[in-house]
Amino acid sequence: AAQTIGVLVMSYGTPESLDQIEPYYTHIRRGSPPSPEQLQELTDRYKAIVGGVFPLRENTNRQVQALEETLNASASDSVRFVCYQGLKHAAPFIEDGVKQMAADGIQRAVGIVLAPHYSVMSVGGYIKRAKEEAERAGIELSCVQSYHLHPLLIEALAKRVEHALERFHSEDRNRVKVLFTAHSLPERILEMGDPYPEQLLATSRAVAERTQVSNWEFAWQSAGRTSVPWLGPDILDVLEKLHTEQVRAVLVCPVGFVSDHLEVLYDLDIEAKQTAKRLDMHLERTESLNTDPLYMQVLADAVTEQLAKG
Ligand code: FEC
Repeated sequence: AAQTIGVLVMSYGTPESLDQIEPYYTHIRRGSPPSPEQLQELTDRYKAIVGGVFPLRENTNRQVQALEETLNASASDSVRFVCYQGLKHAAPFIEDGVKQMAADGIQRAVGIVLAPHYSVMSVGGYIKRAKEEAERAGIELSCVQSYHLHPLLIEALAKRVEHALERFHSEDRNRVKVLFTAHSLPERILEMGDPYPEQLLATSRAVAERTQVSNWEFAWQSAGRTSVPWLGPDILDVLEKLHTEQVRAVLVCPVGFVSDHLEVLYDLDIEAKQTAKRLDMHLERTESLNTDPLYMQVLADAVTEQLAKG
């Protein structure tokens, strides 16, 4: 019989319904409930986004399903892959996914996060929780740390940049500023020598090279509303700065995200677009990877390589 390998596919998670926003937000805030104003503000953001209130849930479901199909399509007869979801801030939580694997008799598993770049504060946190639960459950689990320079990831992102550039008038196209973005994190990750900023720049550089785009910058987005300093410059400030430099056309490519969700559909498509409009700028955004077969192959390759490493 074929050996069954469990694949723990980890993602950020999103509320299941409007009344679940409060526990979700409380979980993100490590147990401290939001004020009524904060809760209202987040609820309003969810209600404003296009494509349903919580598109991340279905997008993650589709990605997990497509990854399982991709893995099994190229697997040898001696292995079969079964994917389990583990979410950071919502059910099924990372621990639930591991428990389900144990209940199904899985002994060996690979973990992967639906985010290409490693930070101790992002992917590192997912992996820590998965490993702790796997140890309790007696599952041998090894995890992919990052896949930010996989050639097919660069190809998929480059295609999107090329595609989106066509949305600008041909005479403007060579003056478009490409802004690669990712979720900001508290600045203290720099003192820890965290690879996150460098990995994001490496992805951005590789996509720029492949598309022969020389007019690009990197900006952070979606910084938390807390009192500690976050990595900058923030995209909204960069748009103001570009305005003073007479830039009139901007293409945002959120390389740190792989799905349509709040941080893309609100922070970019509503908030950044509003700023751009006020500044009389033409702003476009590249499409998210979602279930692009190239992205599914990136994940499948990373999982099989991790399995071979043991
Ligand atoms: O569509 C959805 O329902 C979920 C969208 C969503 C994604 C996402 C990805 C990342 N986050 C990262 C770090 C932080 C840190 C804090 C933080 C706070 C929030 C809040 C919401 C939220 N995040 Fe998130 N994040 C998403 C949603 N995130 C909502 C709370 C309200 C707000 O601040 O806007 C600050 C926590 C604190 O208060 O201490 C830090 C990172 C990623 C990208 C990597 C990954 O996907 O794991 C890093 C999607």
